[in-house]
Amino acid sequence: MITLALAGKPNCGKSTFFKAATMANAEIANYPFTTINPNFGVAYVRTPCACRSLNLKCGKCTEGVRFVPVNLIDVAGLVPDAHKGRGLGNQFLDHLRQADAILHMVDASGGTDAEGNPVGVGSHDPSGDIKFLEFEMTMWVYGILDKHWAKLNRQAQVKGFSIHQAIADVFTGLKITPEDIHDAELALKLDLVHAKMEDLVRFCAEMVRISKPMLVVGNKADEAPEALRAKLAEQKIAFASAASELALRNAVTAKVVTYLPGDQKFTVVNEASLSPAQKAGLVKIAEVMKQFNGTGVQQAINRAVFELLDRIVVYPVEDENHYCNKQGEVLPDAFLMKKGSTPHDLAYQVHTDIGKGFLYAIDARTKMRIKESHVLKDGDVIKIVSAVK
Ligand SMILES: Nc1nc2c(ncn2[C@@H]2O[C@H](COP(=O)(O)OP(=O)(O)O)[C@@H](O)[C@H]2O)c(=O)[nH]1
Ligand SMILES: [Mg+2]
Repeated sequence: MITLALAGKPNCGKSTFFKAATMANAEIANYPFTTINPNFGVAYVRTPCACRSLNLKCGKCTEGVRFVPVNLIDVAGLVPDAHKGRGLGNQFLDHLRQADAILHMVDASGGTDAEGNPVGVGSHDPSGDIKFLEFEMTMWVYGILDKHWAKLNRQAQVKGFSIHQAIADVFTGLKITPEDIHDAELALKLDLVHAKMEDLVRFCAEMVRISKPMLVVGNKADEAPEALRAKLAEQKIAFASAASELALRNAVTAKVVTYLPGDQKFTVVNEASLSPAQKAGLVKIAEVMKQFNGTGVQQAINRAVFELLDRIVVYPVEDENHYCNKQGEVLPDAFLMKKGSTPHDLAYQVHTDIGKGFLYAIDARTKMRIKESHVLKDGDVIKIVSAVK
């Protein structure tokens, strides 16, 4: 399963975002809600369910909206010099290591200083905070590389030694391949074996960029002064109001409104039951949603998965005529596959043995046999025929 991490300074709203995104919404409760520990939870990517285009009914979506689980980590608050172990430094880095992509939260309201202490709204310019996470991560990677560098350099004297493989081995946790490392070396026009410190730091920044794609989320957009927002918008960041999303999900649980995460608006179910304060709160949320086309929480998760991680949604089925599994459940699973994946890759995702025994696949929409090398598209419904049952 894909893992996203919420990172950023203290007090920018990570835990609020986490709580909202991982809250078992009554309407998406088809999925078991699993909290591994308070900082690890399951959030969902929103996608149109394939059942609609097939004119089917499936028990896995809500009115054609499907939520596909991803792991979400609320990373310990990060302060400058975390790479030197300041604050909860090592804990934060260990969490980040597990992530496929990072949602970097900044306080778009300008209400927290560089260290994450609350200050008055508008008194800190958050644009500077964006660079800081990349810097901390780069210096963390550099610290690890530096520890191994003398040894790697000695080994590099031996014939047939691959510095790319050796560096990839040092960073196995980061899922960086020797090819990634070779690409980074070329892109930066470096000669790794003879690189100086500054060059190695640049190289580490590139490795971070490759292995941990990052989406900056300007949270507290509801309180963001126009000038700060405009400046952040130039950097093409996503905006969000995690507090609005959390309030809405609570209102859904209380059956006060109907709303699906990622909707651009909500509907009040029971106006009469609302207190004046609740009414005013909902009016404010409605204004924020109008300005940002929703609360931005679901949108940020979707962008991380579909844009940063380049995923498509593919539905494996066992019965291509009824689009179901052996138990008769229609479109029982949705997989977030990397763009460019083939039916053979899908087979491996379903089960290693199914992958090993892969014979061919059938496109359930056309009932045509498709080749092992066929590139899957978003919304594909695929039956895999494998020698292993
Ligand atoms: N106005 C506003 N306040 C928020 C929002 N999200 C979080 N907060 C507030 O910011 C403070 C810090 O939030 P928290 O989630 O604990 O931040 P963390 O330290 O990054 O985990 C709390 O008082 C939240 O209520 C938001 O979207 N809008
Ligand atoms: Mg927190």
